[in-house]
Amino acid sequence: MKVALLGDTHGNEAWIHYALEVFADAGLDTIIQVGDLGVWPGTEASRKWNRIQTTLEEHGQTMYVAPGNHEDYDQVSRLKRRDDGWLLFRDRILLAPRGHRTEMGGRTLVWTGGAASVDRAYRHYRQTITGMRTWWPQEEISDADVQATTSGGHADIMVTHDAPNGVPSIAARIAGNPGFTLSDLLYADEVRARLTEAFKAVQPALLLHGHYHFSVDEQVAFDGFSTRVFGLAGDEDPMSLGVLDLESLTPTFLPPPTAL
Ligand SMILES: [Mn+2]
Repeated sequence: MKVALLGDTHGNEAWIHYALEVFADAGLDTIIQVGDLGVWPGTEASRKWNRIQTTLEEHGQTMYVAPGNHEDYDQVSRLKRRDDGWLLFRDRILLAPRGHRTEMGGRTLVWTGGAASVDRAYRHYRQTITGMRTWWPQEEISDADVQATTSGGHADIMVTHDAPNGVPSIAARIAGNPGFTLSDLLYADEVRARLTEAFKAVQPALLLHGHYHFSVDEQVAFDGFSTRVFGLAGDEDPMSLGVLDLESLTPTFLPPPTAL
């Protein structure tokens, strides 16, 4: 079984419709999305997601999401929880609560969304000017989320928004982060440490994540296990689209279209 992989979409409707089209052309009807989907307050956002739901319906596709940090978590907390544990955002857009366990193509998966916004202070400042909220404290991965994730033990695949510590390309990127407040950087460190704790307990063979907006594909050795870390870029970047062969557990980026 092959499934589609989709990086941060940030509610970018044109991009999402494009991605769904690409996946449909590739015969992919199951989509794993790694967060910053773009759950947003207001009727405009709601109508947008209704249109995306219609497109998913037309293609016979379903999108499974590990929510990110830029989501309206008040709205997420009000979603109906299906019997199988998925949170029903739209009929064909399902959000995973943290620590959610599923199976796909004979593989076990655990889903742990959430991440810290390193620009939290800026978002507070913007809110005082625009009156528009863009930050929700529930983005933070809590100790209870770690517990929910680790209680089920090992999984073949872990789907997250943030990535654990110890991935060289991501560590280099974080070290180069300019312009954020010390308190927000420390907050992000804390949240990432909690995710790392959960990750080390799960010891997945494959980790799928977003959040950093650049592509990552590294086989990383941790203490006693090794994981292929596969990070998807953000909307409008071709490295934001991928496909995962569940049988061989091999993720690949979908090649960008070549000029005629
Ligand atoms: Mn993002």
